[in-house]
Order: sequence, then C-alpha cells, then structure tokens
Amino acid sequence: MQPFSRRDILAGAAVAILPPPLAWAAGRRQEIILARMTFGPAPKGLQVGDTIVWINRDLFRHTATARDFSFDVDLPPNAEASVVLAHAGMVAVYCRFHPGMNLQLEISE
Ligand SMILES: [Cu+2]
Repeated sequence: MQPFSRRDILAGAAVAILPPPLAWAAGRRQEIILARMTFGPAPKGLQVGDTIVWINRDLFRHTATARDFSFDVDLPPNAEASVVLAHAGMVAVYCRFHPGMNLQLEISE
C-alpha cells in the first residue's frame, strides 16, 4: 500500500504555489472606479504592497494600462481586477481603447 498517490503529490504542489494570505493582507486595498469614460481619482498615499482594485462601472470596456508596462488590466463592463503595486515612483496609466483616459499614480516605498 502506498501512503501517497501521485494525485496527492500534485495537489500538494498546487497548494504550495499559491501566494500566502498574509502577503496579500500586508498592503491596503485601494479602489479606483472607472465611470463615464474617466478614471476615478487616484488614492492619496499609495504605497508599494498596496492592492489597487480597478472597478469598471461604465457601459464600455476599458483597460488600466501602465505606460511603464508594470501592469495591464482588461476591464469589461462590470468587471473588477486587482493589481499589487510592486515598485515606487510615478506611474502613468491609460486606457488602450480610449487614449484620452489617463491617470497618474504616485507610489511611495
Ligand atoms: Cu477605455
């Protein structure tokens, strides 16, 4: 009789690669709402490790795309998506479908 099947080992590996919950909880949750073809205001005091939750309340599909390529989020209507801020600095964000939609994020250490 074998103590572990191959399936048990694979399931264990899948669990091991999930991010630890504490890492997620380390930063704060900051929401930015997209509506009427604009980004909502950038939250003040953004820090590395914070999670931005992009929420599309518009009738149109948008993206939240960083000009420095640090993230690129697709946002169909009523979708939301999270981005964990990985580095400090000024990050310009735009929508790939509507280049007039712009937002500047100021992220500190
Ligand atoms: Cu857009």
